[in-house]
Amino acid sequence: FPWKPIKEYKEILFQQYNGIAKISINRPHKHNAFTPLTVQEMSEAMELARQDTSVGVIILTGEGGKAFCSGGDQSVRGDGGYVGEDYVPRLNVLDLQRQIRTIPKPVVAMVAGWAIGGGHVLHVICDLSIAAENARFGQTGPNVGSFDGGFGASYLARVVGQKKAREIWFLCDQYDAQDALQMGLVNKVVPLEELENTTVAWCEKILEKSPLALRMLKSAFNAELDGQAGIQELAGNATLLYYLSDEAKEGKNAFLEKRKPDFSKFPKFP
Ligand code: 1HA
Repeated sequence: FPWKPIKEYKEILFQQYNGIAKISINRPHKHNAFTPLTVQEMSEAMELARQDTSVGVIILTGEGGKAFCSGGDQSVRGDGGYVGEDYVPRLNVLDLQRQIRTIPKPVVAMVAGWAIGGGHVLHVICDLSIAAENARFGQTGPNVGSFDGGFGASYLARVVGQKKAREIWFLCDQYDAQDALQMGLVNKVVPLEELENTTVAWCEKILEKSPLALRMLKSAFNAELDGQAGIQELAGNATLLYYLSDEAKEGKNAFLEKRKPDFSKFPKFP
């Protein structure tokens, strides 16, 4: 596909093709493990994709065909988090997780090779996951002295069930693409050569759909699980729709025209 760079970064690629934005971790020598800078760059790209009204869907992936992401780069792990050039320890991937969850556009994980540790959690949070046959999934936290008790535990359990989620975290086994498909952890498995074609085809199908309907659905799926923050998202979308109505415009116009609003012509639906 003729992907066009949107912006240059050090540790990721950020590209666009039609209405699809692709954010790709570009550290294949480390199986696409992330540093604070990788995450900062992904966060910025995700925000740019959110603000860009020509983007309807985002692909999250890793370069090289051997790994989606192997989690936090253990070689820069210091006391209290992962350390960047400013020597400040950070767990900023948690902010990226929330961005993936709340961006009002579908995010599709395109997984080749390893999706491990914090990298596994990233694909779990994506709305959809498409896996190549060489994909391998798993958590490693209890092996390497870490755990993600947020979305990494609770949302994983919503996806695969409590027993399976506990197995994944307590045993730290690795699962192949067919295992993942069977437990509902991914939507589809394809040969590696077909991974990008299939993912783009899914994205193109999504792009044909009503963007507001997709937006409402994503926030509706999130609402119950995310508590007050989930309701805020769903309710924000209700406000967006209401602002588009003549009834809401009458309120604003009356205020600006310094008159009493006349809502009498608007129906009181049963
Ligand atoms: O848990 C969290 C968090 C929790 C709360 C809040 C924030 C969090 C943020 C992050 C995380 C985590 O991600 S903890 C989990 C961190 N990740 C891991 O434990 C996975 C480590 N990697 C592996 O177990 C293996 O590399 C592998 C199973 C994915 C692949 O094995 P393989 O095919 O044998 O490759 P390997 O030789 O191990 O890796 C290739 C190169 O990539 C190696 O470098 P080299 O020896 O050639 O110089 C390897 O060291 C490097 N590499 C792979 N993964 C990482 C890594 N280097 C640093 N960090 C990595 N995660």
